Amino acid sequence: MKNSRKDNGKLAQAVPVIILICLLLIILAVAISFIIIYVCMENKLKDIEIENRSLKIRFQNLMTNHSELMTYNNELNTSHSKLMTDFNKLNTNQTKLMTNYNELNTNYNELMTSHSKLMTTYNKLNTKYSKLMTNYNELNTNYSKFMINYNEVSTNYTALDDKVKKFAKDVRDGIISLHPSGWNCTSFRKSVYHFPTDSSNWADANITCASMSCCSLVIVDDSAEQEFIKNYDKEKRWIGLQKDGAGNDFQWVDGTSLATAFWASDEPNNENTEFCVTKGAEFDQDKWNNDMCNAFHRRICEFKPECYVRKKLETDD
Ligand SMILES: [Ca+2]
Ligand SMILES: [Ca+2]
Repeated sequence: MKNSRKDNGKLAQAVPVIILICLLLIILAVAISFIIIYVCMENKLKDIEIENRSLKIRFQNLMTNHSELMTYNNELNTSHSKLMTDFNKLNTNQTKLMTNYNELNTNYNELMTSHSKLMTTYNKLNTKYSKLMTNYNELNTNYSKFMINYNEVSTNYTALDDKVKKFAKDVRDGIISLHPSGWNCTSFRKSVYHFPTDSSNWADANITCASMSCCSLVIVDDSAEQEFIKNYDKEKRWIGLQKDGAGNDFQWVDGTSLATAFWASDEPNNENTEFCVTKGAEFDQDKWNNDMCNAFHRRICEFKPECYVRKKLETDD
């Protein structure tokens, strides 16, 4: 019993110590826990601080990006406005173009209609052209044949013409005689002239000269022929010029009008009585005078050998 009491006293003395030790242990555990928590918290704070700095940097970067994006957005807005302006212009132009297109389309359709009509006309004309070409080719063939014949005839005609001219020259030169015997002949240019010595009125003189083909009272064509007949002699001789009593102008016997005249001074006179003409006037033997047709004068006949030969050839044919 005494030992048990001793043990209980010892135990009673040991309990506070144990409690104290326990408290110390608890305090120690709490302190360690606090230290651990503090260390953890400190690390966490460091991480948070690092993360905070990183976030600040990212925030600054984002702000920079935001500014750039705002700038870019403004630029895009400006571009958008310009594009809208351009779009509106394009839209206006498109409307005009559509109007023009519609007009052009209408014109095109009208042109196509015209084209169809023209093609129809063209085809008809082409058909006619083909027929015409056929006719033309036939005509061309005929023309070629004609030209061959023409050339042959032309060659023959030239040869014959040369013969006629040679013959006429022989007549003029007196080598060949075609006119009645007793004609007092001389030639000038392409004519042969007869200056007889007998006299008659103008009508008989005209008939006598014209009794031979291609012969008549002289027709004075120009001043050279006038020079020739006035130089032959100074006789008054009937020439182939007269007028009727109806007031018409003087005419040559072949029906041609008087173009060049060689009247003496004051001639023609007595217009109501003197209708026939002589070379050789009363006061000017080298010029013309109108006289009464029933007066008696010698005459000049003009004979054209070429005309005679050609007529003879035509008659023989
Ligand atoms: Ca003549
Ligand atoms: Ca007269």
